[in-house]
Amino acid sequence: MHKKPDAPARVLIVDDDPGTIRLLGKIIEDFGDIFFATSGAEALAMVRERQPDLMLLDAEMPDMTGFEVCETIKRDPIFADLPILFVSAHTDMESETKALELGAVDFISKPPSPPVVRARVRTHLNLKLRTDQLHRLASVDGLTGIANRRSFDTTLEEEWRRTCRAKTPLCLLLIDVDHFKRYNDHYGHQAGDQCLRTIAAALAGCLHRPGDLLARYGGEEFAAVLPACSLDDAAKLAEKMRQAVAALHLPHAASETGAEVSISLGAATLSLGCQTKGSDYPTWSGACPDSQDCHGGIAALIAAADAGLYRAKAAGRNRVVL
Ligand code: GH3
Ligand code: MG
Ligand code: MG
Ligand code: MG
Ligand code: MG
Repeated sequence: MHKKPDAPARVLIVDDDPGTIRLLGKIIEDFGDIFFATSGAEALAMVRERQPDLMLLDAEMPDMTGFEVCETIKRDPIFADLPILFVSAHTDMESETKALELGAVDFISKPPSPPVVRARVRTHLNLKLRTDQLHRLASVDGLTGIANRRSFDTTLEEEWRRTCRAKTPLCLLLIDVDHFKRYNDHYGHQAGDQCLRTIAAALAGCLHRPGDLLARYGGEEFAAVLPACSLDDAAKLAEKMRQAVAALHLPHAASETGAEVSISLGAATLSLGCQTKGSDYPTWSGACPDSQDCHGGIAALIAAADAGLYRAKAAGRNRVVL
């Protein structure tokens, strides 16, 4: 989980002793947004709710030990990257080793020395900031600011597996800007880039469910991954996107389709029983691909959406085809 680049750092202090919490809170008060939990259960809830950048964790607490809290977080794929710094009354090598082996980044014995706590907290927050930056660079498209192709591939594969387990429908939209080569030729590449940014923002504005992903699929093509969505609803969303781009009224004097920028969209679904549906494309009905045919299944879903897109182009562009 990653927050906005310039937001203040968030630090969670966990200790069953209010005096220690007050002391640690005072030592690092100027590092950002500091919040507290006094039990393991409360700490885990807070990690989910507030997604801290760093956790200062006591080892001995009545409900759950810090070691158990650490182990639970490191097992959760969503929160495993959270850096955990133990601040513990234990001074023995075994406890320190145990904490580090469970995945903690650091271990400080009580009573904590304020300058040491500050220095280590600063180091771990800086590292977290850099890691978040790298994650962003690896997953966000530099031109448009939406998810890149790598995120699309990863998300589609995750959602495909989830769909096969849960048997809920998964939809895919492929979106292509009409006559964009002519746009570049007429207005220049820089204007073309700006046009792609504007279109990406308009498309993103159409998505509201947290699980939906809009990505730049390549060049002037975008894709939307829509988990637990019926083909009907996907078609409605596709039409909403088409209209949102039309409503931008971006001039395109060289287009054959009209005098303004437009998009064509293809939609397809993987529905119950792992079958893809999309017009014209033969229904894919392989065995439910828990893992074996995952890639074949994903390829079939993309091909089905692509077939719709191809027909939308052939039928005159600026339209949605299932
Ligand atoms: P169609 O309606 O059939 O999709 O025609 P088209 O011209 O949009 O399709 P084609 O695939 O022939 O051309 C796509 C164009 O998109 C060519 C390429 O220069 C342009 N393009 C791809 N990526 C970028 C980009 O990042 N910036 C700009 N400015 N143009 C891009
Ligand atoms: Mg304690
Ligand atoms: Mg294209
Ligand atoms: Mg093309
Ligand atoms: Mg195009």
